[in-house]
Amino acid sequence: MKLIISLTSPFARKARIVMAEKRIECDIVVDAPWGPDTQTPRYNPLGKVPVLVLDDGATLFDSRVIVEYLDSISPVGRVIPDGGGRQRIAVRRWEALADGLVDAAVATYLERKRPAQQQNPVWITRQQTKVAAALEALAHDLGGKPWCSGDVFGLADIALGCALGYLDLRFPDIGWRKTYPNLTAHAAKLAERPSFTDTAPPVS
Ligand SMILES: N[C@@H](CCC(=O)N[C@@H](CS)C(=O)NCC(=O)O)C(=O)O
Repeated sequence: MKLIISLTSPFARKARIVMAEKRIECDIVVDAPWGPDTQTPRYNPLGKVPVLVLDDGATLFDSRVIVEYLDSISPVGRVIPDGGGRQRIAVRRWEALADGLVDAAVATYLERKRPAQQQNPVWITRQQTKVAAALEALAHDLGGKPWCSGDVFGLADIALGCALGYLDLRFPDIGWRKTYPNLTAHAAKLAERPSFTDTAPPVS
């Protein structure tokens, strides 16, 4: 099995953290999906990382599908509650919200990389509004609980940690730590886990 990633992708980081928590061995292949020599479209027609290539050559994407697959192949360190029901859906909702925050942040980052005269300020504001609203909702939903969903560490915490890590990487000016002390404490708690420290994005 091999996982195609970029070192800065929070979606790829989510899959890597799940692998580490579940002690799943996998080759890691680093690619630059935005680069001219990217190999990612050979494995994912959408040209996005992460992609999980199974031993029989089957390819899995996106990160949510990969995470669900990883959790299904080993009972060790389950990150999604077993069985159906509200607990499982609650975790997937956390993931959707955290991933959605990242989608809006990535859209802002890419728009700002365009030449100044081609940037659309209305679009940027729209995406920034989503980031701010998502942060508020995440902080509200976490409240004073020790973990995002249920009483154990899981995918909801992983997705949240990856989203906050991406903000630190690309938008240090947002200053979410000042506004949301509970998210700050949660991020600090997650940062103690080797799965998080070993996958931290390189500072560029
Ligand atoms: N929903 C996808 C999003 C993946 C994604 O947007 N990956 C970015 C890197 S953070 C990418 O590869 N972008 C390249 C492109 O859009 O061409 C997932 O969860 O895996």
